[in-house]
Amino acid sequence: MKKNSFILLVLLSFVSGIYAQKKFSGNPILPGWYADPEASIFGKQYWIYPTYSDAYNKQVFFDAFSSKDLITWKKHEHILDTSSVKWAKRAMWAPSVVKKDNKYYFFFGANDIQNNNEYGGIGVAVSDKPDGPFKDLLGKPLIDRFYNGAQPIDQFVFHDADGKYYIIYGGWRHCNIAQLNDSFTGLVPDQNGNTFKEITPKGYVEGPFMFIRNGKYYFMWSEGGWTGPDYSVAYAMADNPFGPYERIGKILEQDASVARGAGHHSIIHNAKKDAWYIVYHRRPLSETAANNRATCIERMYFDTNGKILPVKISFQGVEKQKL
Ligand code: FUB
Repeated sequence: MKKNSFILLVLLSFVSGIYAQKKFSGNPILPGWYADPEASIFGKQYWIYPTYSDAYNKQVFFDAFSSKDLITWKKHEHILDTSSVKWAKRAMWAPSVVKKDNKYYFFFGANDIQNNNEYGGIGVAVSDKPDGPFKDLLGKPLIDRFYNGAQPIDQFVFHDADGKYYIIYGGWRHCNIAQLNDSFTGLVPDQNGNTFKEITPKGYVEGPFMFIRNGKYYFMWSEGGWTGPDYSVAYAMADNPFGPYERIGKILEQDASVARGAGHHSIIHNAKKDAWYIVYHRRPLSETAANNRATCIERMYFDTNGKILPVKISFQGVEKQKL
């Protein structure tokens, strides 16, 4: 055996040894093409609710995945599909799931509307369990048209520290925030009678996400084109959910030695260990098809000033971490 082949063999056994012990999750963490992952924590389990990223016309249902340790993921099939949402016929995208009063609310985009003459937008479904089955709550979209230029897709539901819930959403380079009513059946206008406030920062394209850490609001989004290699995630910080948001910088992007098109993410926080994770999708180097996107996970760290440190995308993933 040549010296180089021997070294390669030793290296491969070492790497496969690591994964055999399941010390690390490895990346991607979900089998198959899944994109726009929203990761959540419900009770003692991590959950991921992604877009089923097969061919455009096959994106008509959602699967979910649960894990107790970030290493082993259990698939829950078809937790919602077009058969239980009469108005949805295609492009079911980018779930956002929240638990409220012992019910689970599943917000989703459907139909990929291109103008206000088309029917579709952002819907909401409800279930007693995180793995469904979810049922359409309204029988129609919650947001069914363009406001402030924002395509009604890529919703994220944010639970503020004062108990209010906001929907933050938008494609086509515009992002809106609107307050949800108590039953999630409608939106609450502000004191001036305006329902949708635009909070679009510089560079924003789609895929908004928000969280609070040490009293600061972190607003994150995807920029670049989702079909291309330069898809990425950037962020801003503010003292309240409405901003103004000034772009601080990019924290997730492609790595020519790992994968391209890393973006549309979500964040989870294991509060007991104070461990932060970014869950995102990327396109393997072997793939060029737009929808061949795989869900991955990395640790996310902050500097002493609370700024997010750039994330290095990996094949290793994250270490086992129970809740
Ligand atoms: O998965 C469909 C679309 O691709 C999402 O809505 C966008 O954010 C992009 O990831």
